[in-house]
Amino acid sequence: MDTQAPGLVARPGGRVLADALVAQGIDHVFAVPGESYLDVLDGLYGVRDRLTLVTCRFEAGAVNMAEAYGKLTGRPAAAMVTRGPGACHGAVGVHVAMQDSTPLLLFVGQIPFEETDRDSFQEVDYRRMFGPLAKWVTQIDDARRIPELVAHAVDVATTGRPGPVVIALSEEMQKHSVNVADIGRAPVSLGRPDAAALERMQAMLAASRKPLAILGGSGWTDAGRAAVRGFLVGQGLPVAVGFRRQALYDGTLPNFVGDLGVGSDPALVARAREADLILAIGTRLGEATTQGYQLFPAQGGAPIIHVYPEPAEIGRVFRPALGIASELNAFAHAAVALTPVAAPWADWTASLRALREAGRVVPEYEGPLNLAQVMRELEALAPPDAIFTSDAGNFATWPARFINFGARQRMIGPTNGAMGYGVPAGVAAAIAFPGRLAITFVGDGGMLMTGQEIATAFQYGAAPVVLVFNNAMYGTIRMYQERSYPGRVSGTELTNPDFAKYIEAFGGHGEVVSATAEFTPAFQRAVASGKPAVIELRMNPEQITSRATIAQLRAGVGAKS
Ligand SMILES: Cc1ncc(C[n+]2csc(CCOP(=O)(O)OP(=O)(O)O)c2C)c(N)n1
Ligand SMILES: [Mg+2]
Repeated sequence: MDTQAPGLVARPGGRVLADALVAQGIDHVFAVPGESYLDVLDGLYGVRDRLTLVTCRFEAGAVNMAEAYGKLTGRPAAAMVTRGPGACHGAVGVHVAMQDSTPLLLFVGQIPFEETDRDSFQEVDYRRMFGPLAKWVTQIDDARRIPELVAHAVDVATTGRPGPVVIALSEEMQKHSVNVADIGRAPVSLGRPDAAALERMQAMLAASRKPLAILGGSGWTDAGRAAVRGFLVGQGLPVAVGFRRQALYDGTLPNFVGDLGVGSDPALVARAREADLILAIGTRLGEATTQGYQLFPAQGGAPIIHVYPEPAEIGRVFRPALGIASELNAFAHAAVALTPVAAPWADWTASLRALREAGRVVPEYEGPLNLAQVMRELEALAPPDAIFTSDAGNFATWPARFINFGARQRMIGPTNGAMGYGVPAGVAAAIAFPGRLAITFVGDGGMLMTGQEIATAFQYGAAPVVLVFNNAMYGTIRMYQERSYPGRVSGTELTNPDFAKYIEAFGGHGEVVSATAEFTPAFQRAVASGKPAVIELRMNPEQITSRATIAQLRAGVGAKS
């Protein structure tokens, strides 16, 4: 294909790439620099009035920030890393984006093309390295093809089941001066639900007595979330959210019934098994949400209606009675316009909600710090448009169980269980939405994986508040250990720094909370400081989850939480 466009001003590849990003509407690049993409960095300098370059401390942080940006906005951000070591460090963010179905572009500086296959300095074949991790991998060796390949990368990343695209950039290609036109976004209409399928959905709902909606997935817009809420409220359907998709649905509504995932309320799981119709909207019905694929029987269970943007994902594990391939927001807008069917399940919905609320009653716990009470106080203190981000670990089950997130709040976490996600995500949220408070949940383990990205927050004037749940251990693994090998503690203990002093060394605000009554004033001081803040929650390590102590696990009690 001839992409030569005579009459245009010749530009070096690095600048063509920067302009291609702008033409595609990409406004944030999260990067750790490398000599492998100096010309792209220079190109970004030329568009610095239109595109924010966020310099990060670690590639895992940079790619996770770009992932979180994509999750929060539905639009891809770009991450940029250097070849070899940079790509290896950044790979975790590609895995997050793939499993979480998040649009993401990862650019990797590549070795000079003529050195290929000499095991040259930092040489890696990215098509092979990222093949199983990413939705698509390409390499640009001809600067004239930059606009075409970047445009296609954005299309691949954002359509169907969204995901990450990796683009390697040959070093000398970035210097070549070419005459080529920019390519903008194409106005493509997205897949809408088929009217006959919606009619069938209505008929199945009308025949149901105990339906359950499970909401999940990515790519929801604010308008789409509002529309799906309107549909689900209008139908009075009980609504559970998928693993780590808490704030997709307004938890304050009387038909929100909790989350399905790791550490779910066993009572909700039991009711999900009792349901006579499952309406899965946007969720892949993945391993965590379906309790290790055991939530529904492989055959002969309740009929499933599966709404998903990518036809190939529908019925991948659970064969649905009805599959609706549709872009999710388009489905939501079509569904809310339907006349609600008579819903004889009001009592069923109310009973599920009652379980949710019963689970949120603050239990008595040993020790001075009651984390359930802390979560309820945080629920009351957090601004109505707060953005919560989470790392992976047992601590994440405290907010999931005790906080009902509001309609305008967001809550994002790694559904692939990647530790090291929470702090970068909080930093990205605070950078991308300067007017909103970002609140991060992270364990003591995860905090020292990527906690240093708090430095990036300082650099860009962002001020997330990080809650560190300190139990001096890799608690999740200890929990599994105590279940399978009671009393044989192996490889899961941690010796920690003073987390308040840690943030103070960056110039931020530190608090240590050891007793319940200390939390609210500490949180208020942290927010009032206007600086990045860390609140260390000194937990009773014996309380391994909100539902079980270590002694109970050893005794074989509470093993299912
Ligand atoms: C990158 C990564 N490494 C290791 C694991 C395995 N893993 C899952 S949870 C966990 C412990 C998390 O510890 P912490 O952050 O302190 O949270 P806690 O479980 O104690 O609340 C580990 C090691 C993982 N999920 N991700
Ligand atoms: Mg821990």
